[in-house]
Amino acid sequence: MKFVKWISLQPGIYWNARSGLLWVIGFLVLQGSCKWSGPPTIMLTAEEFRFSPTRIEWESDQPLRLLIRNQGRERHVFHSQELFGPDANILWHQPRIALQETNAVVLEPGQSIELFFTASAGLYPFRCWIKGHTGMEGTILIKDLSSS
Ligand SMILES: [Cu+2]
Repeated sequence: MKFVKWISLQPGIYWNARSGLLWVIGFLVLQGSCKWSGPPTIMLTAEEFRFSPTRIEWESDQPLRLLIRNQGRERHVFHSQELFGPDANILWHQPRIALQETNAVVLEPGQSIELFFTASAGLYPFRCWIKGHTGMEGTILIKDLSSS
């Protein structure tokens, strides 16, 4: 159940004002409705030799759960200097050991990882850096709707 998962992840949370507020909201919503299922989820799959979708659009400062799954037969890497950099706020990722490399997640066949984050407006390109996997890339476009 979601509730159990969130509780068990508590020690790994990067506490700040925003994530603290999200937790409070999360618990309030959870108390009000057992149907609460967390932030919207976008699925991203990796296979030979592409990511799908290659373009993801989302709103700035809105929590998003990105579920990345390797559905291929080879190892793939999800690398994004921008997404794992300071402009994006990765609140948690699971499994917690998944960030084996700087700004990257290595995904064995069948493996998946969840990233829960908010990001400021901008482009967050991602790619697989394994040799021969040229073209395995995509972009997350975070739009600032409040300024339009
Ligand atoms: Cu790859």
